[in-house]
Amino acid sequence: MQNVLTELAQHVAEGLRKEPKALSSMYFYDDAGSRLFQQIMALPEYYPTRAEFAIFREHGAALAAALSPAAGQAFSLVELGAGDGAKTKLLLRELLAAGPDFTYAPVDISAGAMTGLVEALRRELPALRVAPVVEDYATALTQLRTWPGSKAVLFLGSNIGNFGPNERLSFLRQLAAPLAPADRLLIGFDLQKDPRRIRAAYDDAQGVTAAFNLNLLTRLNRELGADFDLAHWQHYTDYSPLTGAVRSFLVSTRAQQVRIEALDETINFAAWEVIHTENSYKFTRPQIEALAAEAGLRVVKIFTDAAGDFADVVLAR
Ligand code: AVI
Repeated sequence: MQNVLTELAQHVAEGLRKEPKALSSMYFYDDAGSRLFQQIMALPEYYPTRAEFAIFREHGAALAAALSPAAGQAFSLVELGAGDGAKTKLLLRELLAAGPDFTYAPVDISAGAMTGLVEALRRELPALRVAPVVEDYATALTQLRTWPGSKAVLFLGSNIGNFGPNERLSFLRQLAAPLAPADRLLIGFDLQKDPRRIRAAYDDAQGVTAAFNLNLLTRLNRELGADFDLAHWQHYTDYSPLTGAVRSFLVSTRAQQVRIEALDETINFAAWEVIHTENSYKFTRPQIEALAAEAGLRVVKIFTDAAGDFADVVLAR
């Protein structure tokens, strides 16, 4: 706990000294944030989750085949950021039915989420072998280097979109490094589409996404002894079809000072100054191909939903 606090405090100290001020969306996911994200995934405006579900429902058997190594070879299905595993269960069912010898290794930083997932899997898919890994991505990726046997690594839900261009490339290179030629990666990419639909997905009518963004300030109040007054902060989001990025901001609606006890610091915010809190990149197919090539990967197959909103891309070295 001490480490986590120190890391958060350090991040906030650096982020609020930047020009413009910025905090990482990585810190959205405390318990309240994770619950709000579950609600976001069910919102009418938030299409990515439904689109990826549709891909898993429509192409489950073909996905399972594309991820399995040659017949008879045992493999691990590693999932980074498993969450509640809802989508993956569709794939796991296909794999169990097709009969390859595999172990499911969900990776999640939250021990609570992992316990829930493992219990649900034991109940719903008793024949499944599960080897849970409670680690952050970086540690899990290091472990992957020494992972025995063949593997298929899943990174779903457009999580790749939350990295900036440089981080995205280095993350993919890290994912590619431990892969043998028969190993596979499956990455979920949200595709560029009507800009209004994209923007609406990040500024829903019920205000759940606003609450999700603002919850970051509640977290800083609780964990760092800050005194952000939420009445004077707003959620704002924009989408640029040129960069493909949805950017989310917390906007200070008046000039104000915020005390952060853990840093022994008072931060000044001008009226309408922003804290940039998230990027959610949307991709074109040529961008996905180019990114894969830069990371030393080749595109084996691209699965999309019927509307062409989302792509699950199978990659190999
Ligand atoms: C987790 N991640 C892929 C979500 C996204 O779409 O970028 C997080 C999110 N932020 C606002 N709404 C959803």
